[in-house]
Amino acid sequence: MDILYVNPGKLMSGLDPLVKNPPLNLMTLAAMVPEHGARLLDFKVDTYDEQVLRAELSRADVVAITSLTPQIYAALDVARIAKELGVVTIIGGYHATLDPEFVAKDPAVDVVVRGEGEHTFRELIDFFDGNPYHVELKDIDGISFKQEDGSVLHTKPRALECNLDIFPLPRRDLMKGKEKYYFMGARADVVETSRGCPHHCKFCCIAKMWEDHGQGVSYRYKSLKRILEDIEHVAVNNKEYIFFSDDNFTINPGRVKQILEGIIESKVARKLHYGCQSRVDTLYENPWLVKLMSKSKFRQVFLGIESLHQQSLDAMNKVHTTPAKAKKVVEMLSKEGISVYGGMIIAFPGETREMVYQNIQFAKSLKLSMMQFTPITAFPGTEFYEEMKAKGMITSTNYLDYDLFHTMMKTEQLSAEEIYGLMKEAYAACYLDHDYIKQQAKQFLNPFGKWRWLFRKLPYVIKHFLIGGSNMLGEQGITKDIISDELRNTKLPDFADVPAKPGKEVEANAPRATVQPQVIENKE
Ligand code: B12
Ligand code: SF4
Repeated sequence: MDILYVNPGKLMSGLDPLVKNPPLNLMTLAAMVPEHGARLLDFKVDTYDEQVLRAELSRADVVAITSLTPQIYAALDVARIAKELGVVTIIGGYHATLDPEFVAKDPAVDVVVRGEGEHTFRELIDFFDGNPYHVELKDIDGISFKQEDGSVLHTKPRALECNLDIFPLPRRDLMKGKEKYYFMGARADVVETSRGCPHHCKFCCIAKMWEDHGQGVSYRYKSLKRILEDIEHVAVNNKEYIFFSDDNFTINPGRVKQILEGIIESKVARKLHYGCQSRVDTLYENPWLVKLMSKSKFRQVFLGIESLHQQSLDAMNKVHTTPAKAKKVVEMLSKEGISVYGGMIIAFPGETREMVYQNIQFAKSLKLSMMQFTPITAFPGTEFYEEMKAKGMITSTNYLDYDLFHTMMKTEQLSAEEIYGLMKEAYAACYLDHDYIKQQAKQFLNPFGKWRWLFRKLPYVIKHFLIGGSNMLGEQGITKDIISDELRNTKLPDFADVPAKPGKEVEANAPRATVQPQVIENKE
């Protein structure tokens, strides 16, 4: 059979000027059915052209579409064209998992895949390819589809695979001819070392995505051997930078230590640079980890700093994070030459306008290399969404507003319009401020500074990040003129640290049972 894999894109994400990563999910799924023809259309890098899409679809038997929540309408558009051409349509990924009824009901969708895709996709492709095992759709776990009477049948949840090593390496050959995957101009790829996260941050949809349905295995990781094999596979494909796609790469510091040492020892892996997502509390409790990350060429870490206000951090379930720890961790990372990409939430419930302004001043004071200001967003399918819905806080059911830039809810303190305005003000105050541009220019132009590994990419960085980024902000109406005097005059309040709570030492590969940050001694 011929399978067309589609990332429907058509979404302007705030990160576009900096990052374009390949769709690891689709490359992973294609590896599960190697005997079938595979082509990839990624509208994040391939210009959307309906004629091209039609031509590609007309050669396909099946189209496999991935979709984040804000991409779902674009995903359904692809399915509609596919159906016109008689192609079987399968949609999986975050939105399909979080809101399967909505997706499966669409007349253009044949099957929705919920949760982990590999085994389900393999079984579905067999089903559509002559059905050699004589199964019925209702016997395939983890799917949702329309029955004859139009109602949607959700089959049993798919059990999570305990041994992620059994999944083949992603089909990176599908990226051929698309040399447009970059991180700040460096040729980039994505590697996954683990799935899931034991934390339950209030606003996050990860727990729902990797629901274990009583298996007790929601957080799983790959072996060191497999991870290094994957990294080497990327390296031979001539890439310069790897982003670890793990929800939270440093959940288990002992395991991360092994990976970092493995990178340092590998002749191939140590030539690349790396980035990941981590947590303030884990790095604060394990400062040695920051040093080892730097030694193994980690050059960017995304940190969810979220808020200056402890009442919000506690309500988010980030009780072990404090603003003082966040400040310390940003300093630790910066000192080691790792740039920090900080995520801040605008208007977590309970925060007033003044508190949001204090958050913005806090983000500015941290001198972060990059900042993402996310208007508080409740993804459908999460408990947070249900809670906000019950309180009448959801203001938009248009999924285009769920892109972490537009607003889909209000709070008791702020309207959706006010939240949107504050988010724009935050970007203006932090990015268009003279100090930020000077600070970045100084870093980029310093041949001994933390961006020196990207020195050769300077023209790209200037064009896409500095100029492209400013233009993108301008197009959204984010200019210096929108910074209010109230924000300018807001003083950063004092914030005191609470004593760190040391966790107990753990085995390198022990799965985490509690949500307290793990602490281990550096044995070096
Ligand atoms: C890397 C990453 C990015 C990269 C690029 C991703 C890409 N190539 O599209 C960057 C940094 C650019 C990015 C940007 C954004 N991201 Co992002 N990103 C991630 C991250 C960290 C990893 C994604 C990944 O590769 N996972 C590994 C793969 C293997 O897992 P998977 O995608 O879930 O796929 C599995 C299943 O879902 C399923 N599956 C998926 N698709 C399909 C399709 C079919 C047919 C089938 C059968 C199965 C199936 O099978 C796969 C294997 O089991 C995730 C969090 C996470 N850890 O997943 C957030 C995440 C997906 N991102 C998110 C968001 C919101 C965004 C942005 C909109 C944010 C923004 N405004 O900037 C943008 C939009 C990007 C875009 N596509 O246009 C949210 C999505 C929430 C939601 N409900 O949709 C997540 C979950 C983060 C979060 N915790 O909120 N992102
Ligand atoms: S630590 Fe990150 S991935 Fe884990 S629940 Fe919190 S936000 Fe989600």
